[in-house]
This record gives sequence, C-alpha cells and structure tokens, in this order.
Amino acid sequence: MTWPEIPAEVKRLEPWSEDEFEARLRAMEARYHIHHPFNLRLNRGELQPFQVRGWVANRFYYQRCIPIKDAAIMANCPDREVRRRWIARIHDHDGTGDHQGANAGGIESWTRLGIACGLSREDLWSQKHVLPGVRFAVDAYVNFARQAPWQEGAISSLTELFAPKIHADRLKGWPSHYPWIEPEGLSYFRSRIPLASRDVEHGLEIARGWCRSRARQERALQILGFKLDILWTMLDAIERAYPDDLPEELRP
Ligand code: AHQ
Repeated sequence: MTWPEIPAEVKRLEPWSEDEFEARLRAMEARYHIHHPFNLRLNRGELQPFQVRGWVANRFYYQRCIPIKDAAIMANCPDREVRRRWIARIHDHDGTGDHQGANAGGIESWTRLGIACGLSREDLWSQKHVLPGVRFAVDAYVNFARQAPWQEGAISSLTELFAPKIHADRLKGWPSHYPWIEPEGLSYFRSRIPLASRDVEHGLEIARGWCRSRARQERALQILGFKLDILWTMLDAIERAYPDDLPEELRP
C-alpha cells in the first residue's frame, strides 16, 4: 500500500487521547456506504428486483471473502489471545459444528438471501454476476489484510462501527419495500447486528493498543478511509452496472 505521506510535523505531535482518537474514527461515518446514492435508493424501496439481485450477488463476493481476509490477519498474528477471539469471525461466516441450520454461518445465510431474492445458489457461487469493480475492491481488501501488520488489518474492519444502523434500516424497510423477497432471507441482517458490535469492541481494543503515537493514529484514519472507499467503490460499480433501464436480457 502506498499511503499519502504523513507530514513530519504532524508525526511529532502528541497523540490524541483515546476518546479523541475514537471520536475521530467515528467522525468518518460521513463516508460510510449507508450514504451512497445506490444504498439510499435500495433502503427506500426504489429499486427493481433485478437491481436488488445484482446487489446481493455482488455483495456475496464480499461476504465469502471476509473469512479469507480474517484468516490472513490471523496468519500474521503471533498473539494467541487475539487469535482465540478473532477466529470467531471465521466461524461466524463459515459456520461451525455440523454447518447446518443456525450453525451454517453467514455465507450460507447470504446464499439464502440470494435464493429469497430469486437468484440460484449457482448464480452466487459461480461469481457470474461479480462486477470487475467489485472484485478489485474486495481483492484489495483481502490483499491489504495479507500484507499489512495484523493490527492494521484489524483496524480496517472498523467500518463495522457504522454497520448496525445499515442492517436495522434493511430489517425495518425491506419487508414493506420488497414484499417479493422471502422474509427469512433477511435473517443475515438480524444475525449480524450483535456480531458487529462484538467485533467492533475487539477492533477498538486493538486500535487503542497499537495507536500510541500520532503517526499511528493518523495511519489508522487512513486505513479506515481506505476500507470506507472499498465499500463505496463496490456500490459505484453496482450502481453503474444496473441502471433502471438496463435491457431485460441483461438483468440478473
Ligand atoms: O456482513 C458484513 C460483515 O460480515 C462484515 C465484516 C466486517 C469486516 O471484517 O470488514 N465488515 C462487514 C460488513 C458487513 N456488512 C456490510 C453491509 O453493509 O451489510 C457492512 C460491512 C462493514 O461495515 O464493514
């Protein structure tokens, strides 16, 4: 990653207090993809079924790459206590035990969301609908996690500071906006809210421990901005690929 240079005079400044540092991370909410025009239309019920299906099929690529990203962070992490907590993220997505029902994991829940929207399992797992811009953004996230210090990889997951609201918006609006979606397809969003809060707690702990200097605090803001750009760029690609007047034969 070629980060913008942090000026030497900034690096020399005293670090922000922990509260100030966290407030600056949270202030980046303005760049969260909840504010993206495509997401605004999605959560206002203004999209046609094919546009929702396009979003679900592309976001599936992000979801199935999350445990790969988390495994990359773990592979870089020598701290057993951190790994003992971080591995929960992999189980949340890949499932545990018999991998059936409630143990099937978030990727399976997202598959069920796709089927509830009228896509097939093969539509999702074949990656046939994955757009270049979505693939490049998601792969940039996975490759960042592989190459960065594990603490920086952990910090990049802190976009979930802002995630509970976006899931709540879907649960509140979609049943009336999109009655054609089987209601049980929304269970992923319901399951994610407590998990996001748990993960953010751990991510903030790691960020506080790692970012003891102003330079590292500034880098943390750059990392969070990078991940916010990944989420935003995915919606840019999806919005452009699925205009309202997309010819019928090209619609997912
Ligand atoms: O479903 C999401 C998820 O499992 C994760 C993991 C986390 C990470 O490790 O980066 N981020 C994340 C997010 C999920 N859903 C997104 C959404 O809008 O549904 C939000 C996204 C995030 O905020 O990073």
